[in-house]
Amino acid sequence: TSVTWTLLLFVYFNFSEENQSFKNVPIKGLEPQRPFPKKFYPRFTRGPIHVPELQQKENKIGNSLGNHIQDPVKGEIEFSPEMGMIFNEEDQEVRDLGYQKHAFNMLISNRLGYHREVPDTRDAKCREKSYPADLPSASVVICFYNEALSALLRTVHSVLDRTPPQLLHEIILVDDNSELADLKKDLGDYVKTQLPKTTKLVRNEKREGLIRGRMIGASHATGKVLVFLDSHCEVNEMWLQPLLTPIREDRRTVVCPVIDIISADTLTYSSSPVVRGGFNWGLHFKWDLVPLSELEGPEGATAPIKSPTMAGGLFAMDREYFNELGQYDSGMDIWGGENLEISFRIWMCGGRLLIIPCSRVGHIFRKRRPYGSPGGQDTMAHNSLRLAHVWMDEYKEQYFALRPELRMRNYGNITDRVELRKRLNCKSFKWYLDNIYPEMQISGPNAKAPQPVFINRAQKRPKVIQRGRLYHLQTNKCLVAQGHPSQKGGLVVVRECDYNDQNQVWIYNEDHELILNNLLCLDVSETRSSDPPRLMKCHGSGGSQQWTFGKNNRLYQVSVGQCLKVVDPLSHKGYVTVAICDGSLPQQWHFES
Ligand code: LR7
Ligand code: MN
Repeated sequence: TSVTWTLLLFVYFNFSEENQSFKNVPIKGLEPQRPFPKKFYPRFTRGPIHVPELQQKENKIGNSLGNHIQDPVKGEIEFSPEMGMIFNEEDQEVRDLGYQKHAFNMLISNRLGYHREVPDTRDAKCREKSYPADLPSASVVICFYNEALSALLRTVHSVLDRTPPQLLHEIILVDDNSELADLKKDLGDYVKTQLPKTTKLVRNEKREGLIRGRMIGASHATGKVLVFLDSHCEVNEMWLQPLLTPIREDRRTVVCPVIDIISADTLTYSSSPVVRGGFNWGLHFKWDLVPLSELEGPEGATAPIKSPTMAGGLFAMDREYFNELGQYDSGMDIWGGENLEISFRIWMCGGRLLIIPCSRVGHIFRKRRPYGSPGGQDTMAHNSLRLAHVWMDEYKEQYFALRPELRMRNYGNITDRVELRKRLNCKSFKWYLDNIYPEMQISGPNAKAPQPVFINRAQKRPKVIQRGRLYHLQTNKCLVAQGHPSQKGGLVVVRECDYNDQNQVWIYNEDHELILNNLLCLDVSETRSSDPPRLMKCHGSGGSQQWTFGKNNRLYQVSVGQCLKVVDPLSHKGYVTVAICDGSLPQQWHFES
């Protein structure tokens, strides 16, 4: 659906740079043991581990959810869009704090706990594939900064739960000097007492950023293959074998899974289309459709796809090859640019980069990055400058044409990286463009514009479930726009029903959107859940525009976890708002066809 496309877009922020050398302190674990047999899914951590506040909160929340979560011993969770329902101020606090600190719904993340099933999003043909028995074993490196504990531990447990033990050499967690108390204390305890001893925790003494952070993680690794993951992922069924297989065949192959989407608002796991990585001259990563020529082959939809670039966070690579190829540019700070740098380097220096459709890993896509950099500078620009100067030859002019202010900007010392490029005997950037990314448009005297053939993916429109009026039982009024229904940002109110007025007709569709007069969607502010709902352009990514009809005639807003309510049923103003669902009369609605 259109969800996918909206969510796959990055929001790029201004970041800062920090350039110091780095040190890190490995934490030796006590004698850890696997707490529960595989497939035994506790909802929340139990046992001796001391996870005071947060865990207590989680348990309380869990209990208050009643029938939404099943037997805590079996621990299976019946996932529903109403998972984020707010019952009290504490819930509200967890939700709001979560959005502030992590830019996703931490209330739902906590309620899900550390294990959950995810839908198998692979093409059916993937299930028939078999993989060699003698695959190399992997070191999974997860670097994190101020991650929500439940999201991080779900990442870890998804790996433990869905990776054959003989293929999982170890998991290396790199704490990039997080400031959050639970990560400092509770995580350490948890790793020591609840995880197998092959899960290690390394702590950076100061913030390094994800690039040096991953290098530190890799330097501790001893498995044959490195697998990098972001700290808010969930790996899917049979995710690792399809990644290891092409590396076993050719150690200079670097592979990425298809990155499925975990909604930041609902934590719903959904399938991504198979696309490949590209970039624009602003040096931002982007997704491209796969040229038809790449898809023709006997293996069809399950065949690996050559990708000009990777998104950055999720990939597997032979460990020795990672070192030979120059790891990362340690002069890059915090966030950004390293994904294109390593992509160019792989292709230009004799390797290749593939996306493996049969390997799927979910990632929480956020609408904003919830952290900055220590100095407050734009690390994306700093890092991009470094990669442009080292790898892009005369084509760096394309970048400067868009960012003239960066032409004179200091980007530090790149001698080592230039030498690396020479030593590895890498090809030119022109070669890369001509052979690996011919679709890239180049402006200027040597402009050329090849026309690739893409598969035609018609955008699916969500199916209409019902069309009619939104009738408020207590006041006998209908929900309408306060002004004109085409006015973006307009409020909604209850008014006398007029059964001939198109402006009172709502559509409710399979994406749970409420669309007035086929124009705008009923929407709420995610960060300020006390704001009244408004009519906004439909964005198709659920969350703030997702509504469900539930018991007691309630109309539930998925991302704020509350119900639509008429503020003062006696007032002629008819204002509506969202509030904790309590089943009371002001919260009762009928959708009438
Ligand atoms: O200072 C930091 N220290 C860290 O350890 C900043 C971040 N991090 C950690 C962070 O906790 C997370 O686990 O690094 C990881 C990546 O950071 P995110 O999740 O904020 O990044 P992102 O998902 O927004 O950005 C994408 O691009 C980045 C460019 O530097 C990285 O390559 C990310 O790994 C990458 N994520 C993905 O590729 C997932 C799919 C996204 C898409 C498309
Ligand atoms: Mn991420």
